[in-house]
Amino acid sequence: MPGDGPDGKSAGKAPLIADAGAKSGGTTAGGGQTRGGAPAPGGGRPREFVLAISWQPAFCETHANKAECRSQTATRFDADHFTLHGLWPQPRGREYCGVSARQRSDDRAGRWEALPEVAVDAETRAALAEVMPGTRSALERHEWLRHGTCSGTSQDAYFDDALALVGAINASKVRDLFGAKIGGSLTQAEIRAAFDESFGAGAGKRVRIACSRDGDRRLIGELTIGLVGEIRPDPDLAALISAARPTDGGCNDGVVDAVGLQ
Ligand SMILES: [Ca+2]
Repeated sequence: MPGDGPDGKSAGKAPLIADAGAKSGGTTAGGGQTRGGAPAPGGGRPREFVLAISWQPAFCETHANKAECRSQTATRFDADHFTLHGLWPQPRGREYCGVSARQRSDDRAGRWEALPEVAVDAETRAALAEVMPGTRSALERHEWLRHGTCSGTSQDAYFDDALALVGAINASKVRDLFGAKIGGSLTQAEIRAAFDESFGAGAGKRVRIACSRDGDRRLIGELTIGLVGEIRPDPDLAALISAARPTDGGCNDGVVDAVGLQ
């Protein structure tokens, strides 16, 4: 999540690829396949998204003081699964829909604890606590305010959609590949091949990899995935990905970081 908060960069650990670059790359995925962010017919929901998923140990190398990082353990879910950063309706500028200037100001200043709590049911809240460790820093409030407000759906449905999408990736060979390579390295080609294997030929070309620098190491920090179509309760991730436009792959290779500072 480099760049998504005011403390996204630590001295000597500057991200190789800025957040804006990752997001614009993600925007490229699927760009041009919809009508410029117009609502989908009937449902009123945008049909183009970027799903951003994090490799949390890499994030924590540069955010060691965040609550979700101080509490991370080698056995917690986020040690070896992808976590939810965000589900971003496109185009890129589609943000803060109907949000007050005061809340935008709090959000941009990183005062996420000052933002309203999200209205989700107990099941969704529990799932977010596991799959979105940043909830310990009120990341979900920021994500709803900046992106979710433009999704055209309820807070509960928005997070359920996002959780279902991350769940599909965590149940795939992409998660297996990362889990098997913790402490080692992966190439863009290997990652894209795993997406093809799990979600159909060409899926990997809709995925962009963001890396960050940690001393001499280059860490895989985040994947952004283009999605086009309606996200249903049991989403067909293969179909959503295949409808997106190919993107450049971002980072060519990087380390699959292990929990703890290396
Ligand atoms: Ca680490």
